[in-house]
Amino acid sequence: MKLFLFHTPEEVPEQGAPDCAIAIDVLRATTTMAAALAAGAEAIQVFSDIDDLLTTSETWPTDKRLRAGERGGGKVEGCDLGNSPLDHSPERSGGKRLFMSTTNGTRCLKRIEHAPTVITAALTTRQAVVDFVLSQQPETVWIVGSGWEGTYSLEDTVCAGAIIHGIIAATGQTFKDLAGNDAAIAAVSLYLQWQDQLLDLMHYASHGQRLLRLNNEADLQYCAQLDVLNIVPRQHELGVLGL
Ligand code: 3SL
Repeated sequence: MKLFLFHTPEEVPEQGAPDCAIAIDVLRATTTMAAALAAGAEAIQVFSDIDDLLTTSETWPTDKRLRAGERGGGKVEGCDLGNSPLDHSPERSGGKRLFMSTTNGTRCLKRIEHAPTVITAALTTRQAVVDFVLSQQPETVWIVGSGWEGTYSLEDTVCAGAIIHGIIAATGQTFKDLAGNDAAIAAVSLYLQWQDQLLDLMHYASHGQRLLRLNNEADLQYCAQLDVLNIVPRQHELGVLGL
């Protein structure tokens, strides 16, 4: 198995495809996806474009859908929800399809949607993702951070490092066996440095600071938790994720 890390969707090679692609947007899209599915959402359908989301979701029964739209950290007008994992509970999300568009996370998923296996990862689901990858034994894995509008994000990289570290710990293999590129090795160093201070790291991260300015401290606390959900959101049809 070879693990490659790309910090942003823009870094993903134009040519070729991995056996398994993993999208990460710790703050907050992939954390929210996991929270929604853990709360019993039927599925999550992702869109790059808000107008497409609004049009497609119109075809769905009103009581069976939730429309989640985020731009610049805030809720998009016309949507039911923004992009907070704390929005999801069995009462609100159970049995519903989440139609979702966010600034970077859903765009990241769109970039890798043609890989044979596409999953999402967050710190909250890290161990479940490690177990999934080990059970599937893909030859090549692309781990893709969502970043922020084309730039590197600390929180996505530390999550990638946590996943790679988990695979190394479980298999006893070395970087020589597993690392597909230098970024994969650097991410593990970042994780080892910050593993006991993940919430502090969220506070230093530029997007963490953006969310704090929007009064989302509770979201940072939620997103910084490691291994609290034993689920792996997985794409079952193009642009639609479930368990
Ligand atoms: O960029 C994204 O996809 C979002 O996760 C950003 S936010 O955390 O909702 O602001």
